[in-house]
Amino acid sequence: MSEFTVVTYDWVPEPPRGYVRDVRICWALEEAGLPYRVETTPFRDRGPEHFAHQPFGQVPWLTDGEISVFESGACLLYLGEKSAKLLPTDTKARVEAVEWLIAGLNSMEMVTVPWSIHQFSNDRQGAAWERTDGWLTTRLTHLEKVIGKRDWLAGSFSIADILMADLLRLVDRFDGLKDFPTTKAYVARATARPALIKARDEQIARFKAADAAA
Ligand SMILES: N[C@@H](CCC(=O)N[C@@H](CS)C(=O)NCC(=O)O)C(=O)O
Repeated sequence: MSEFTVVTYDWVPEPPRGYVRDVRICWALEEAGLPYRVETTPFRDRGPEHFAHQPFGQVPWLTDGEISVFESGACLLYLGEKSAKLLPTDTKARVEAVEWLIAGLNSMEMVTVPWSIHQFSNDRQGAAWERTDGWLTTRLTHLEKVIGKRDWLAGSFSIADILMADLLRLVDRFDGLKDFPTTKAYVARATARPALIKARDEQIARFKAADAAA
C-alpha cells in the first residue's frame, strides 16, 4: 500500500488559509479514500531540502515512497493513475479530464491568479485591473456555456473538477462569479463535497494550531 505524504507550509498568514493548494491534493486523496498524512515545511525559512522537492520554493508537493511530485496539477495526475474515482479509465473520458485539468491550469488559472492578487491587494482601479477583469470575464463567459451542458467537466467527477472548482472558489470568494450563475452553481456543487470540506477545514485548523504554538 502506498504511503502518500502531502507537504505544505507550517504556517501561512490569514488571507490564503483554506486556499493553499495542498487542499487540491488532500481533496483528491479523500475522494479516492487513499490513506495519507500531511507534513509541513517552514514558510519563512525555505531551505535546500524544500527546493530539492519544489524548485520554486512553493507548496504543495506529494511523496509516494521514493517518488516526489511537485506542481498541484502533476500531483493530481499522479493520483489519477491510482484511482478511477479521480480519472476515468475510458479513453475518451480520460482525455477529456486531462484536457480540462490543463485548461484549468493554463487557460483559467493564468487569469484567476492575477485577478485574485488585485483583489487581495484591494487594487481594483486603473488599466491593469480593467484589463485583468475583462480577461477573466471573457474566460468565464466561455466556461459558463460549457458548464451549462454538464454536471462535471469530463462526465463523471474527476481531478479536472477538483482543479477547476478549487481555482474558481477563490474567484467566488471575491464575488467574481455573480454574473455566471451556472459556474457559481458548479462551484457550489463541487465545494459541498465532504472530501473538500474535510481537506479545507483541516488545513485551516492546522494553520490555526500553528498560530497557537507560535
Ligand atoms: N503552479 C504551482 C503553484 C504553487 C503555489 O503558488 N503555491 C503557493 C501556495 S498555494 C505558494 O507556495 N506560494 C508561496 C510562494 O510562491 O512563494 C502549483 O500548482 O503547485
